[in-house]
Amino acid sequence: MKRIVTVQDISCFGKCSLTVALPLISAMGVECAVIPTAVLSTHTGGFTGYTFRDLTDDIPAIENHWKSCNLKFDALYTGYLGSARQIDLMCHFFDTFGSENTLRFVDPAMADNGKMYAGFDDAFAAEMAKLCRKADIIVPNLTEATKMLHEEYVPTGYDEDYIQGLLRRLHRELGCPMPVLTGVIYGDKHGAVAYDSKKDAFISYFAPHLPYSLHGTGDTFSSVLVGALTRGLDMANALRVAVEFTHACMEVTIPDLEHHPYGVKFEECIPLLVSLCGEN
Ligand code: PXL
Repeated sequence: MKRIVTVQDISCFGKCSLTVALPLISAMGVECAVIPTAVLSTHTGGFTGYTFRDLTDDIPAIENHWKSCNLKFDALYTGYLGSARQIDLMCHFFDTFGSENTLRFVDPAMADNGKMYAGFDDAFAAEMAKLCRKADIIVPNLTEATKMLHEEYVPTGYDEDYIQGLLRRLHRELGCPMPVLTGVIYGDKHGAVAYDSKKDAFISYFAPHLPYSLHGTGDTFSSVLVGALTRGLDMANALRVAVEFTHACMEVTIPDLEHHPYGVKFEECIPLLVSLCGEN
């Protein structure tokens, strides 16, 4: 069995980060170890007054213990990190547990719709760019990509040339060999585009665009993408599984408007995820 370690917060209510990654990666038949970076009572989008307990000081101790146990991972997957120091610690963690057979996968979860999440600033985006430099694959949305490149966010009306240019700049400026842009919308299509810098080729997959912004879809997409890649799918097939699954989760959640801030109802789509994995 393949094994991923994912490092991100646990929001006790409102499905995102670890409460999405752990069940989805497990459902894909991949073992999932976790390092929680913080415990929050809820996620920070759509709620006020949430608690936040920082777990930064536990990270080096967990790393040292795991090193002494000689643990090995097929993929290292970071998501929402709570502070610049945690980014530094992840750079170290990548050095400790990375090897040529390890997939280093960074979701620079920190912003959406042109804005940083609560508690993050542009200095944090600059730090995140340093972790992206050490990754094999990064999966920013358009807001995160433009923040890390110090560019203006373009919400709509862009074309394929713009997206391909952005991907080339992510590769050139951040040094990541395979950047993947998420939340790309071309007309009535919504999906993701990857740039394979070694082959100078673009790989993409789209589903019909649903005009809603639901919480936790980025984490759903990333968790399934890293799970599929760790299972050995190539990028074209991994994008297909991740986009199809995220789209299905949105479709089942959209009719329940009150549920929108609580994350997507991925539980209802787990049979689909298992069958998408079984085909490959
Ligand atoms: O889905 C990204 C995410 C993860 N963790 C926390 C968040 C968010 C987005 O708002 O608030 C705590």
